[in-house]
Amino acid sequence: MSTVQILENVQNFMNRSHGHFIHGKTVQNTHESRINIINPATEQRVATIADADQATVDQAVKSAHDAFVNAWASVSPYERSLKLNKLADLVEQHSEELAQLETLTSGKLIMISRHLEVAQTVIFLRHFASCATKIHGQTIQPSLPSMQGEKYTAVTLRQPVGVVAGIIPWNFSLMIGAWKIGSALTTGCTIVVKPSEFTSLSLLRLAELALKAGIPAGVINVVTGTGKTGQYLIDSPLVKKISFTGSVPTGISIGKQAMHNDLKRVSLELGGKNAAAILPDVSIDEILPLLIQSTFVHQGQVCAAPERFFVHQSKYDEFVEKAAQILKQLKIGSPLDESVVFGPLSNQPHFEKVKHYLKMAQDQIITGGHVIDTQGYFVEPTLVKVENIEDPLFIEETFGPIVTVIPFENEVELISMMNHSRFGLSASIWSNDLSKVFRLIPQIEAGSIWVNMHTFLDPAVPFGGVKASGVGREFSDAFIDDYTELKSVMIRY
Ligand code: TXE
Repeated sequence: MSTVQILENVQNFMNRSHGHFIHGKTVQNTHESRINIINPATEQRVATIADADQATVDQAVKSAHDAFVNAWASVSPYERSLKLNKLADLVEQHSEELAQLETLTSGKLIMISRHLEVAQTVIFLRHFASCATKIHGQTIQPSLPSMQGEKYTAVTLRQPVGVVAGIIPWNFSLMIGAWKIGSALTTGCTIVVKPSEFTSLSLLRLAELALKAGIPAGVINVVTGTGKTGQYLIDSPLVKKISFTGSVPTGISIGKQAMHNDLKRVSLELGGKNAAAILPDVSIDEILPLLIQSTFVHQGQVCAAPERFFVHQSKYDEFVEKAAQILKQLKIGSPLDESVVFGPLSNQPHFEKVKHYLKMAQDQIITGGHVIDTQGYFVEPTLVKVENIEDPLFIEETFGPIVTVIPFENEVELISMMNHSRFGLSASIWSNDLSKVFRLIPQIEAGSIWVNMHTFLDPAVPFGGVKASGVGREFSDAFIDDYTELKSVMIRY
């Protein structure tokens, strides 16, 4: 066992009396109530944060608006790119500190905090930096009739929408925060970020680093608080766009609220009940290690991770037996122990939700199914047999380490079961039969499809859901539409 020593600056940061980060400064509004930040591995309080009220949100939005008009608008695309790259450098330099903050507040394994959360934050920030100089409109030849020899031409401009509200969940606060921050800043927008009330510390620290990177005060603001704080942001007339990642019910409620606010722009990246289809040609021994890793990363608390395994009936018994063997051997323990591969769930309400599903699954459990009798929000990685596709365990997103498995006979049945879901975020096909794979891909209702892999996000590849899994796409250059207004100009000459 090698347990990570908490850095002194991490300890000092946690001990601070945290406020909000507004216009380049920590703002404390002493009348606001405090929210406890709990380490999910120990159930101990590690810090407190402020619960922003309406006045604080207004202050943060005004700061972002002033910075949009007065500071960020005059920064050239090339300079925006440099500053985002500088922020990426600083995140890299402070990677251990940020990784520890994430682990202490979200329960993420330290190795995942380091090599996924923080490392990907750097990669995504650099991707967004590279987009700043590539945002452009078009030149169009209109078809208007020319009566007296006049000519016409048209151009389109892309202009930043203005102040963006980024509302962030607790599973990958820093990385998802960087998606929203990077998208906003590269397109010339400014942002107010509201991290999850469970995991606000890493983004408060990132905002400080942004100032050091030369990003002007007010361009990035962070307000902490609960859903109420998010609602104040959505209602603010100066906020022109909301970018939300989180649960489906909250996403739907945010979408409605945004529409009631003069059709405010909104992009929603929500949940999933993602399918992994294991076709008859694969070797179970070959695919299982990667499939299990992709499924149970961060204890299954990943929106794109699979929760439904479909296994061809010829491989079903072998799959179930070997998957159970691997799951039984996963070392469960403290996320600060570098040898552990399975940590706690991230927070108490989510622990309660997962316990509810474990109870529901008791008669169908193949392996796992228990809450671990110790301090912290620990449960076993669990594989559940499902016989009926109307089973709530097959239908509802658990967002935890509970995966259902069901056999299929042929591809028609497979597609019909895979698409039997209100969600459509991601799916994977495990096969080397390319002809079959390419015939299945168009039939699957999901925004992302992986072949012989699952849960891999890349900044160059668009990401987002269909059906109740969301609206809009992040990354690549697909996000640019959502953060800019397309203005058309027609010229007669
Ligand atoms: O998410 P919420 P919660 C799923 C997972 C989990 C469930 C609930 O199943 O058990 O969601 O988690 C803010 N207006 N996911 O409650 O409510 C909130 O403060 C504006 C999937 O944490 O979606 C937080 O900052 N904002 C998900 C953020 O929204 C509101 C990742 C997410 O909160 C708000 C995490 C409101 N009315 C959990 N209500 C994924 N898709 O990756 C809440 N918030």
